[in-house]
Amino acid sequence: MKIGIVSDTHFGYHRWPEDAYNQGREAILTAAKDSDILLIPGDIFDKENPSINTISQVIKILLELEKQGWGAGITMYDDDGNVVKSRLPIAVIHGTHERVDSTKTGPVKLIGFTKYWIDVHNHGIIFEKDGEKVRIFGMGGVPESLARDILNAINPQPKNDMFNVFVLHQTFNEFMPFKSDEFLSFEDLPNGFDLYVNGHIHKYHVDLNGKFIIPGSTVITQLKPEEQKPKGFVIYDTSNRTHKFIDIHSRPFKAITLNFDNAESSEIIERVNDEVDKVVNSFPDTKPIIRVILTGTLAKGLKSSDVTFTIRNPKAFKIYVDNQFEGYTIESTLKKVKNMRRDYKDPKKIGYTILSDKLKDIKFRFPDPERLFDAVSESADKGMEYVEHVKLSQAVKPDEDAEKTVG
Ligand SMILES: [Mn+2]
Repeated sequence: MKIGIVSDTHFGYHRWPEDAYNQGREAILTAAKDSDILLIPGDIFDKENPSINTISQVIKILLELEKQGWGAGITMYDDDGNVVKSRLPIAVIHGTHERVDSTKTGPVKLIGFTKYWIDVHNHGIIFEKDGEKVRIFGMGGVPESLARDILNAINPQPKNDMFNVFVLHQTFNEFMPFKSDEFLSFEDLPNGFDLYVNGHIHKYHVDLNGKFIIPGSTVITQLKPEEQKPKGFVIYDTSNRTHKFIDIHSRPFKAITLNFDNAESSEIIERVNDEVDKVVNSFPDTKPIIRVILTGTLAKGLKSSDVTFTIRNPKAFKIYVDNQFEGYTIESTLKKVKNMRRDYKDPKKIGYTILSDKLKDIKFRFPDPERLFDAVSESADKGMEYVEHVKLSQAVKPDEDAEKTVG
């Protein structure tokens, strides 16, 4: 049997709802054409209470499939062998975006009431075609800190004499830059399934020798550099246990990093505009989304908030300029601290490293930077006291000293 897997369509996505619709629709309809059943591992909708318009978009796509007679040869059963009525052979789970507490109805459950798809959260559904059985068992998206407990409570088990799929919507330690007990790891996956499918992560990824598949999203949302590859969906073939990734016509996204050295505002604006022109010209048929990441240093006295942009090129769909210049902004300092926390556990070491970096910029040499740090840590007054003491002992003003070094 062939399983079309389309994930994270995010219908109703607020930044570009038309892209979410066009790309999600193309993925679902094209995937259905080449497969017997469909599997959607969550974040079908962008939120738990989408507008009627957004819900209608999805229902219309499902109506289109029903009109084509797609999926007519498939019979569906529950684990007790009872026939389950569904207009279409589609298994879904809710993602983190559509999650509501169990007393409420989210959009995934709502469409389940119409029998256009089957929510497989916490139970298995068997899809049968010409005697071949594929069983899909799911766990909808839950907060990461609860994932392991809920997974253990659900305790998914494969069944004999059929192809077993387990579908979920979580983060995995294997994809994170640093490990956390909160996240699931591959070793937490229930044993004995033939295929594991995960939503949530927006980049296509295959692991465990083709047994663990993440199709990625069909729409750009996070603007991460790794989202630049075309979006698409997966067709899994149970007969030879292989799959293909099929591209859809997704809006191009380019992330460019530009590095500057003591740059003046005009230089930055010129270069950003040149790069935007280049990207736009490389896509004559469609307007791209562009993210420009600015790094490096600004000319002395210039703050990153002083650099403001007018982008000349009208043919870009959306442009985001991400100002990551080194500077004294709170945002950049917080970012730095966050990155450093990965490498050092000791807050004092982090603070000292930041201070030493800053001291390099001012060209005034402290004989004992660690002492300065200790003084500043105690209080601002103690810090100033130490600065005055060093100034006196060196008998020159810091600025004069800087002039000398430069001259
Ligand atoms: Mn998502």
